Amino acid sequence: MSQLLARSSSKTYSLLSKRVLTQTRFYAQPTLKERFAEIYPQKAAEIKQFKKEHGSTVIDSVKLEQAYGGMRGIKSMVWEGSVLDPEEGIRFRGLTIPEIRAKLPKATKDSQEPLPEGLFWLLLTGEIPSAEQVKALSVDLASRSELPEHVNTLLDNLPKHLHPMAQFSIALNALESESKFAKAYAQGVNKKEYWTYTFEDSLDLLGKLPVIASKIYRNIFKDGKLGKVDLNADYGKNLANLLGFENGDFVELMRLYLTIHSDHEGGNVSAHTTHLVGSALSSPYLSLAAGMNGLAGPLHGRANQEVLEWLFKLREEVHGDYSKETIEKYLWDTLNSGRVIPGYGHAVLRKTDPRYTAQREFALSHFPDYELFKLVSAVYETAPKVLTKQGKTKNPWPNVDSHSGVLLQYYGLTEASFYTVLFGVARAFGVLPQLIIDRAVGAPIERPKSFSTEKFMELVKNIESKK
Ligand code: HAX
Repeated sequence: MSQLLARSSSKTYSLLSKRVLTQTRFYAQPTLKERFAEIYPQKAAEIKQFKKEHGSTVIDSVKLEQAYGGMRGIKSMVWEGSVLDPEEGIRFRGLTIPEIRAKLPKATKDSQEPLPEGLFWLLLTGEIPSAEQVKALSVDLASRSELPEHVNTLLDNLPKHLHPMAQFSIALNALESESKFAKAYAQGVNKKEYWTYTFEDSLDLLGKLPVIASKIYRNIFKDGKLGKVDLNADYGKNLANLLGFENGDFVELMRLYLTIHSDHEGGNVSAHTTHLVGSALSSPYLSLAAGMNGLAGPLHGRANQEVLEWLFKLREEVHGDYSKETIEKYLWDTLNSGRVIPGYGHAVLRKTDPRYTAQREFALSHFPDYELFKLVSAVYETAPKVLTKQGKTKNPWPNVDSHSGVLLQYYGLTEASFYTVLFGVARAFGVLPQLIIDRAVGAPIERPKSFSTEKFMELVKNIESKK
C-alpha cells in the first residue's frame, strides 16, 4: 500500500488516498502491478519458447491486392487483449461483451454496467479482478489525476475553434514532460525494467485523461470551470462528474461506453499506431498521442461525430417523416453524392457490431421512446438493405459509432465534435495494456517491407513466369 501511495502525484492526493485506502480491505490482495509482475515472466518465457519451436511455420500468404488494399486480413501482428471475429465481433481475453457485462465488477449492487478499470485489469493480465482490486485501481488512477501547470495553461490558451481531438493530442504530447519511461531511458535503465516505467506512465496517463477531456469540453463549450476528482469514486463517475453530469444513468452509460470502446484488436488505426510508435520506444504519452491522431480521422473514431451531423441533416430534411421510403431516399442521396454512410461498414466485421447492440440495449432499457433513438432505429431498418443493393460495401451493418452519439445526446452531452475525445479516453484502456506487454516481452521495432509499384510489377512478373 505504501508503494501505491508513494505514486500519488501530490501531497493532498496522497493524504486523501491514504484515508480512502485504509477504509477499504483490498490491501491483502495483489495490486495490478504486483499481479502483472507475478504472471508476466512466465508468459514471456512461453512466447519465447513458442517462437523457438514454431518460428518458421508459415501462417499466412499475401496477395498483391492486399498490399494495395490497406493490408486487410494479413496476419502479421500480435495483440493479446482482444480478437475480432468477423461474424461474432469482439472478445476481450476470450469474453464477449455480454460476458464482460455480466462478469466484471460493478460500482454498486444496483449497477448494471461493468467498471472499465476492471476491463483494463483483464486486458493486461487475462484475469478478472476482484471488486477490491478494482476499487484499489480506481483510487490509484484518481490519485494520479492532477495535470502539471504547463498543461493546464496550454489547454486554457488553445483557440476554441481548434477541434477537441487536436486539443486532446496536444495535451498528451505536452504531458511527455512527466514521462517516467523517457527519464529512465535517458538514465540508461536496463531493458528488463522498461515495462515497469511504461506501466507507471500508462496509469498516470489513464488517471489524467478524464481531467484533460473534461477541461477541453468545459473550455470549449461551457464556463471553463472544472470540478474536483473524487478519490472515492470510480473512473466513469469521475469522468461524468468532471464533464458536469451528475445523472446516475449517465454515469452508468460512461462505464459502459468506456468499456466497449476500449479495445478492438490491434490492426485498427488507433491501436496499430499506438503500438507502432511505441515500438520505437517512444513514451506512452507520445505513442498514445499518435494513436489519437489516427482516431481523429472520419473513417475511424470521428465517425461518431459524422453520424450525429448526418442524422441532424436527415432530421431537418425529412421533417419528422421517418418512413422507410424517405430514409431510403436520403441514404441514396448520400451515396450518390460520393460520400459514405457514417457508422456503417467495417474493415473486419461482417455482422452488426455487438458494441452497437450493447448500446441499443442500453437505449431500449433507458429511453425507448426518445425521438433520435427512433430515428437511429429507422436507419438501422433501411441502411443495410440500401448498402447491400449498392453492392460495394463488404459489410452493410452498423458499427459502434452508429449509436454512441444518440446516447450522449439524450443525457444532454450534445456537442458532437467532442465525441471522439470520449472514444479516445476509452481507447487508452485498450492500447496501453498492449504497450506494457510489448515492453515486458521485449517486442521489436516494427518495420514491414514496402515496394514501389515498379518493384511489385517486377516481382509479380517473376512469380507469374514460373507458373
Ligand atoms: N457507405 C458507403 N460506402 C461504403 C461504406 C459506407 N458506410 N463502407 C464501405 N463503403 C465502400 C468503400 O468506401 C469502398 O468503396 P470504393 O471501392 O469506392 O473505395 C467499398 O465500399 C469497399 O469498402 P469495404 O471493403 O467494405 O470497407 P473498407 O474496409 O475499405 O472500409 C470503413 C471500412 C469502416 C472505413 C468503411 O466501411 C467506411 O467508410 N464506413 C463509414 C465510416 C465509418 O463508419 N467508420 C467507422 C468504422 C468503425 C471504426 O473504426 N470506428 O472507430
